[in-house]
Amino acid sequence: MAFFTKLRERLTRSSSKIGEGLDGIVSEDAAPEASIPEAPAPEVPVPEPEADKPQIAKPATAGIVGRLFGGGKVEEPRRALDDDMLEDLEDMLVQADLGVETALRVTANIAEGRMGRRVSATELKELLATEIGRIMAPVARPLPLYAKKPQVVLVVGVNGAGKTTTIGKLASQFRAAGKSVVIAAGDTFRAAAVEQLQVWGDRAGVPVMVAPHGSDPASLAWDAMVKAEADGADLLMIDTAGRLQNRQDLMEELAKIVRVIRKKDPEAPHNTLLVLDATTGQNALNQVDTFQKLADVSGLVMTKLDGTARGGVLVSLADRFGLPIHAIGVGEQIDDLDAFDADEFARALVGL
Ligand SMILES: Nc1nc2c(ncn2[C@@H]2O[C@H](COP(=O)(O)OP(=O)(O)OP(=O)(O)O)[C@@H](O)[C@H]2O)c(=O)[nH]1
Ligand SMILES: [Mg+2]
Repeated sequence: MAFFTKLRERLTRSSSKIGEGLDGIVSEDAAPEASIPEAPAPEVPVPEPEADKPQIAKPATAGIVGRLFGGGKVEEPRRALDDDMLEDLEDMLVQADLGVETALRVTANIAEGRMGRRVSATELKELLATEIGRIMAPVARPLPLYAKKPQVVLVVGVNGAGKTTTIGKLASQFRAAGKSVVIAAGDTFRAAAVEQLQVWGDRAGVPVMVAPHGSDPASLAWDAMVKAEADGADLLMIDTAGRLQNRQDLMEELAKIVRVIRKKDPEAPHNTLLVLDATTGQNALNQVDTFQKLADVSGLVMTKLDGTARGGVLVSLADRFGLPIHAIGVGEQIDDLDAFDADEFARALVGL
């Protein structure tokens, strides 16, 4: 899929913190040629040692020509998996925003049955990618579409997380899939917000409902539901103003929007998307906590994964909340949003 190449390329460009960390951990205290025979790897295939020769791990990229001429052999350092190394691994994962609990569990799983074995950075990356992929697989779920018309999608999050941009991108995708979409500019608070959403509506070819500056977003949400129903729209996406968790008044306003929507349709909003900025690191966990209390968050969208080496927070989020990750943002353009694939993400994150 073209998108994942883009993700990997962009994550790599912003440098894989974990990948570099693993290279560093293994090269520290590692002997380049291992004369100690290795225990067989249960999960990761290791090249068969040639008889009577020092063991040399061939890089995964050694091409056929390189192998024919015996060139391209690069010795990969190895280091014995011991308590010290596990501690380094834990620290590195915590620094990469996986959070202490998740870092401990992932490290313990990697250690299990492998203590004393000499591993290369590539093997360690494969092991880590497998563990992370396992955590992420259950949350990789696209936004569910229901037969209900209109399906009301409320979009919430802190200031600048990428709510408006994500709505534009999603609206464009649903339009392309043949759905009729209405957007409501529920951010009546910030002056330029309505124009910004109208630009996205034009790009996506979707009508945008607006209300006067400073008016009550809850009543706009009500009006938008009436209109979307009258128009027979498949989807109504409601943008909201950015609000920080500590702004009690704005949080109360959000709870009111939800109450009013429910008055119109007790099952709405059918989806409440919390948009999170990947560059915020561990604070994303607090954001989920707070928004969950006020609005029944049903899924996450993680933006700005292109500009950061801090994607590790997704692992922490998946492990702690188990909320579906519907999509990830990898740029500012209309097509820079795609489904979340657990394995591809895990491999990109560890620098494979
Ligand atoms: N690189 C990158 N930039 C993004 C992404 N998503 C959004 N942005 C940028 O982030 C900035 C904020 O995006 P908005 O969509 O306005 O964020 P918002 O949550 O609506 O902001 P408020 O309404 O002010 O709370 C803009 O400059 C976007 O172009 C992404 O996936 N990658
Ligand atoms: Mg906005």
